[in-house]
Amino acid sequence: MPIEEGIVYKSTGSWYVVKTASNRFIECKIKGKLRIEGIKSTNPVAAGDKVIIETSLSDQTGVITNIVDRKNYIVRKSINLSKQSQILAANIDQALLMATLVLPETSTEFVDRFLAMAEAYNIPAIILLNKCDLYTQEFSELLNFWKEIYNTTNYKLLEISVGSGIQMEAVKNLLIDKVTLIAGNSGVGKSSLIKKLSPESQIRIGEISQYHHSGKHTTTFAEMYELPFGGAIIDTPGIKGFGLYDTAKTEIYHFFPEIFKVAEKCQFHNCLHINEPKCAVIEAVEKQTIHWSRYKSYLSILEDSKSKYR
Ligand SMILES: Nc1nc2c(ncn2[C@@H]2O[C@H](COP(=O)(O)OP(=O)(O)OP(=O)(O)O)[C@@H](O)[C@H]2O)c(=O)[nH]1
Ligand SMILES: [Mg+2]
Ligand SMILES: [Zn+2]
Repeated sequence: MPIEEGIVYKSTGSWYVVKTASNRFIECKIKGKLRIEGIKSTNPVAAGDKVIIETSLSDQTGVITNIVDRKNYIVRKSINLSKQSQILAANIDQALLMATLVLPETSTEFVDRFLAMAEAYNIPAIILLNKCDLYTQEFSELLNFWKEIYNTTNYKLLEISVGSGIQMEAVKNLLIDKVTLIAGNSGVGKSSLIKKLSPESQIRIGEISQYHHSGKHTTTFAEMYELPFGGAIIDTPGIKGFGLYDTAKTEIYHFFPEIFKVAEKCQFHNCLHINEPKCAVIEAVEKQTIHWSRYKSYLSILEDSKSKYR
């Protein structure tokens, strides 16, 4: 049985597509007892994982026998109510969060939750506001609100339109030679962007249901695509929500960089920035150097963790 190293391009939870060092795509199963220490997840292997496989010469399939240590990974909570999480992707250089103001409307809290999670995993994140071809006059107020919020942070907010080809060069420049994860609600245009950048890829694009104004989960598994100009992008299924699942409530503000920066001036070193006296964060929100909308998202994540730790 030949042994080879490869990268996982697709993981369905029961079978995997691995690209070997010799540039072959091989369908693999996983060895029965493969478990990763410290992570309770429904899928032990994810897109982006570097793995060792044993290939069978007879039927061109393989078995994953080992996972090389991950540089990082990003998870989402499983849909079922168990404590398990699902690893969306591993070994990524950066994350793009795609959002839209309409069809569907992404909430800024969803964006902030994703950004905080990316901070927790130390993964640089960029916001792509897609479908700007649809932002007529009636959306100008909402658009300005978004710009105002993220102007108070160091996150880049790029207004693009995959459909009309607006800012595609800028997106390309962000992606060159990197492994990028793309996430966002169903129907925002994640797969459409990949199809635009890599027209050869066999990727499925969804229809937007006019009734729900949302996508219908066209992409069901994370999958990695190579980019013709260098680098790769991992498409993920539309996601409803994120949280900071294993973060103590005293640490949640660490993942809002502009809050973290100001918090060192709080009177109490264990300040949670809710209603404590001489809280520098609350003062900054009042002075509008921290946007109230970001602060609200922070409080909302804090609220989750309270119910969890009680
Ligand atoms: N008007 C407009 N429509 C777009 C744009 N980009 C994508 N769409 C449309 O949005 C719909 C959903 O696109 P997808 O790429 O399938 O969305 P997705 O984010 O991959 O959705 P899931 O796979 O369900 O998570 C399709 O009908 C696209 O044609 C855009 O810039 N403007
Ligand atoms: Mg998709
Ligand atoms: Zn404080």
